[in-house]
Amino acid sequence: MNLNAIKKYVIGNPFETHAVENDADIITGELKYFLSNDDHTVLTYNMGEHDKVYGMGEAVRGINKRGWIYETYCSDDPMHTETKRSLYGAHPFAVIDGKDVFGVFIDYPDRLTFDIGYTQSNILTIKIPEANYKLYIIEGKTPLDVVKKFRVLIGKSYIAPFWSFGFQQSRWSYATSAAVQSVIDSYKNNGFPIDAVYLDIDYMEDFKDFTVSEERFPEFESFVASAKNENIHLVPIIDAGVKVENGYDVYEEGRANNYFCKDKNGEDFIAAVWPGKVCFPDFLNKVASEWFGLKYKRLIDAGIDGFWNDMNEPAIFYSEKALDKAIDKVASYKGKNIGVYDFFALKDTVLGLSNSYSDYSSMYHNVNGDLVCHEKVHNLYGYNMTKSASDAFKKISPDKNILIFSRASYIGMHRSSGIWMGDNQSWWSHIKLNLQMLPSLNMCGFLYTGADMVGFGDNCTEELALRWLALGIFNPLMRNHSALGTRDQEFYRFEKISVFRELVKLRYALIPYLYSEYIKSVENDDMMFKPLAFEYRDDKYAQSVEDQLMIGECIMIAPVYEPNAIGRYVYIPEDMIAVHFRSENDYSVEKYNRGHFFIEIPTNEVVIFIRKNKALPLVKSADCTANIDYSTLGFVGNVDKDFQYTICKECGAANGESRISKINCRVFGKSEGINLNYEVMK
Ligand code: MIG
Repeated sequence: MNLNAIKKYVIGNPFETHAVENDADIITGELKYFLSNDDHTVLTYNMGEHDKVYGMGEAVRGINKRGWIYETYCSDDPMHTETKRSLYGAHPFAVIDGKDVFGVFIDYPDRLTFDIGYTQSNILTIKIPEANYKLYIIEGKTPLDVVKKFRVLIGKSYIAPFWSFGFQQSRWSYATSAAVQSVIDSYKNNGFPIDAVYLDIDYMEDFKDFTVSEERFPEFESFVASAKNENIHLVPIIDAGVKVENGYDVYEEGRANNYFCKDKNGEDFIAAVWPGKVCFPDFLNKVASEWFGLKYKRLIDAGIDGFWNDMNEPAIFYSEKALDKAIDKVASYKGKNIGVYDFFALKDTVLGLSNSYSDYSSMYHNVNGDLVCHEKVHNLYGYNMTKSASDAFKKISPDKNILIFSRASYIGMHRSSGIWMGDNQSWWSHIKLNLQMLPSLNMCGFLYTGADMVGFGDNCTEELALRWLALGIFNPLMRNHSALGTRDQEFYRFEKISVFRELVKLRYALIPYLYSEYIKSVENDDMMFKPLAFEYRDDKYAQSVEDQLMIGECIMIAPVYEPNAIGRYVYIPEDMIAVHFRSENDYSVEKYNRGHFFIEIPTNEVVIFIRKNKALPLVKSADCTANIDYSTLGFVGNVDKDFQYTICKECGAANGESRISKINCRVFGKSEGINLNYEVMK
């Protein structure tokens, strides 16, 4: 790809983030898009009334980001309400689509503000705390063209193992091996396919990284092996903070070798998270980072082949110093007749203890011998924690693709791992947010991603679970996860258990399509999930569709995300067929011409829209990804002017003619048949 269309500007003395892999030549000169400039303004751009702005990765609100103000600042915030400015990831990349079409990426690891028509409705302003950054302006013919150039610039996305496209069950917490086994048994006995069960913080001994509680998980290795025998991968969590405890080797090694972040006096910076007092490994220190990464070996040696990295914004409940101050402040009110404002100040004193800017500004990294304040490089912490793991995996286990995904992230981490969308809630609006984040994250290179299906916080209902599942089966990371204290939400807990089962099985039938489209998106620096506006450029209705997505080359989805709905309005941008799946074998098909339609979608159906001259490959579902039989591959197609479709049972995982008229289905397997790729040619 020609990167001449990318202009790079180096302002001041930027911190090296390694976000970019294929660097463009430095071009200096006047910036076409500047209206005004000062040290704190990167860019001010006058938007046309109908210009759209895409990107921003992990953020609230719509696919079109216009009309709000966003901050790129990795934040541990479990309340994803629509007025939040930042979530866990920091992704300072936006695409402007109007009279000018261009992307803007600011490579800068601290807080940036993207005011996209918030202060003034037609003005886009990007503000920065200091004039030390790299700015990339990426011109292109279309938003997708811009995205693809950006993706070439930042390098190829992470490839997750094939099994991680299977269904995965999690909860905070399955705290004993018996609890984990009961989840496995319940799914298996109820005929559900499943590939992974998660271990949340309670598998550890006192929340110490790389330990396993002897009491709750006795003979861990053989437990991991027996789960593997049932084709279940156990996926443990790793937290950023290392418990301060004499005798705990990770702590002692880190302390002795100065591998932890420091305070301004050069002492280890100490704060409290789950284990109580912790130190934070200094992931910006190369040696410390390598050291921590190799610790994953203990669990890998025990048979583990997947991890999720949590609390790596990093999340801080409180620091000792701040807590002391807060306690003094609270005590100072004792016996006084405090007014309401004092009361609020009192309340904020305690609430403000967590993830506070003052703690981040008292924490220091050792970057090649230079002391760098954490506050300046905040957004790089989770990125480098996860990179340390992923780099280590290549040494520990070069032949195995180990699953890794993270909560916090920055641009560039997409080369090392996936991310999950963090602590959402069992809210209807969060189904839609899940849908809208997929393309925005894809723009920033994060392809292996998904939301906690059915919602992390709070209690879901059966109806919400079914509707969310109907979207969840398209998320690359298809994981049901929920918080401590919430209602049980494993799919076998619900009354309509057979409906849940059929929909999870449908996911397995779709895996060849989804994994192929995922791999193609990685290889082609493409988006697996696209807004309709990217695909149908000249269609004015498609431009503003915020609740439907194109997935890969062949299909469109339009999930229901409201309670008590009998269906929904769908905009169909070209002639399509709507396949109503009640199960992988039981479906009906309707033919549509372009237009707006109300489509009935009962809670036991998933509707997939197939584009003209495209076919959707399906296999027979299996109890796990490892047992998928590719010779069962068939197609549902939309390939004839006269509308014919059929399933081709003969068309196996080799080149072959399908019974679908007028097309050839060429199917070929890569890497022992698991990376199933296909092409449908007219
Ligand atoms: O402070 O490990 O986002 O998925 O279950 C909460 C417990 C810590 C936050 C993660 C969530 C996980 C939870 N963790």
